[in-house]
Amino acid sequence: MNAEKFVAPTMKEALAKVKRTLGEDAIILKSEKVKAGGLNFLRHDLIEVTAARPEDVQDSILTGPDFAETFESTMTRQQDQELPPRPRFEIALLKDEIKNLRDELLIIGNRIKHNKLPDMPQELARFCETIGESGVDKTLAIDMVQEALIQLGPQELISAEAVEGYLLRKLSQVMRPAPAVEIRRKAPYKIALIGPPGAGKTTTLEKLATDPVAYGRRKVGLISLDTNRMAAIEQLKTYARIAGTLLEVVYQPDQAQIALSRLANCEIILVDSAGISPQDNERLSSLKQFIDALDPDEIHLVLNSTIRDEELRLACEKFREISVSHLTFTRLDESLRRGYLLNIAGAAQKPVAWLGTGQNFTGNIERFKPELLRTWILHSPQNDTANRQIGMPTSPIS
Ligand SMILES: Nc1nc2c(ncn2[C@@H]2O[C@H](COP(=O)(O)OP(=O)(O)OP(=O)(O)O)[C@@H](O)[C@H]2O)c(=O)[nH]1
Ligand SMILES: [Mg+2]
Repeated sequence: MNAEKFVAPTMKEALAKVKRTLGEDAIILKSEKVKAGGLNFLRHDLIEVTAARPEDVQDSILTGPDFAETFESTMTRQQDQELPPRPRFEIALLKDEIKNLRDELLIIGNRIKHNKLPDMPQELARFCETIGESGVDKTLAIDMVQEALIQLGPQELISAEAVEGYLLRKLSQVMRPAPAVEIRRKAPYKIALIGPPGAGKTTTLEKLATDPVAYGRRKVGLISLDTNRMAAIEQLKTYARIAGTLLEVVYQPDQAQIALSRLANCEIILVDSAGISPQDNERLSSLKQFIDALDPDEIHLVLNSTIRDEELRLACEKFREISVSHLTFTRLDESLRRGYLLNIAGAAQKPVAWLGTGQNFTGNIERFKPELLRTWILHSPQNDTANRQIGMPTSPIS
C-alpha cells in the first residue's frame, strides 16, 4: 500500500495538502498530533495525516480492522453513485475539533483551579470571587463553578441570572432547609436544643416558645436539663411564669418519663440543655443518656454563627454522637461572613432549621430559606456592613 504522510500546523491545512496531492477521493488512514520541538507543546504541535489513494488501500481495507470504516464509506459510494459522497474530510475535521475542545476544557479546568479567573466567562468569574469572599470553602466553591462551566450552555454562561440561578440551586443542595414541623394530635412533638456553652440554646428556646412564626400560637411545654447552675433554672422558671408555660426540670434520665407525662397535653415540648464544651466527652455521654430517655423528634445542634469555622466544625463532629438531626444558628445579626455556615451545613450534612437574629423573644427568629444564600453568598458581603451602619436590627439577614 502506498500511504503518504502530510504534516501541517492545523488539520485543515493538512487535509488541503492531502487533497492537492492525492485528490478528492483520498482516504484518511490516520491523523495524530506530532511534536515539533520546544517546551510549550500546545503551541508547537503539528498535525500529521496519513492518507492514500482509494485504489492503493482496497486490499488493506478488506483485511485490516482499522480501515473498516473507510472501506464501508468507499464501497457505499461505489455501489450507489446517486448518493452524495460521504463527507470524509468533514468527519475528520469534526473529530479533530472535538479533540481540541476536550483539550481546551481541561486547560480551563486547570486554570480555574489555579485561580486564573480572566479565562472564565465574566459572570462565572464574578460569582467565583464573591463565593470565595463570603467564607465558603475554596474547594467547594471551585467544584461548583467548574460544574457550572460544564453544565451550563454558552448563552447561560454569559447570563448573570442563569449563572446565579444555577449556583443558588447548588448551594441550597449543600445547605438544605428543614421542613416545617407537622403537629400531631396524639402525642407532643419534642424538640431538644443542645450545643456548646453560650451558643444561644435557652434564648432560642424562649423565642421558639413565644414567637408566632415558630410555636408561639401552640400549646408549648418546656423541659430543662440544665440543672448544674441555679441561675439557669431560675432564668427558665422566670420565663415560664411570665409566658404562662409549663416547665419541668429533669435531674436524672429516669425522671424523663414523668416529665413527659406531665406535659402530655402539650402540642410541642421544647427541651433546654446545659452548654457542653465539644472537648468534654464525659458530659457529652451524660447528655446523651438524658436525650435518649426523652427520645426527641428533632435534636437541634445550636451554634453561634460568629465563632470560627474550625470551632463550629469541631462542635458538629463531637455532638454527632447525640444523633443531631438539625442545625440552628444564632447571632446572625452579628455575623459578617455567612458563607462559613454553608461549610458547616455541608460537613454536618444536616438540614438547617432556625436562625436567631437578635436578643428579643419575638421578631428575632426565622426559618432558614435557601433564598437567603443569594444575599449571604452570591452578593457582596460588604452589603452586610452597610446594613448594620444604617441600622437594620430586625431584618439583618434578608
Ligand atoms: N445578638 C444576639 N444575641 C443572642 C442571640 N441568641 C442568643 N443571644 C445572646 O447570647 C447570650 C447567650 O445566650 P443563651 O441563650 O443564654 O445561651 P445558652 O446556649 O443557653 O448558654 P448556656 O446555657 O450557658 O450554655 C445571651 O446574652 C443572649 O441574649 C442572637 O440571635 N443574637
Ligand atoms: Mg442556657
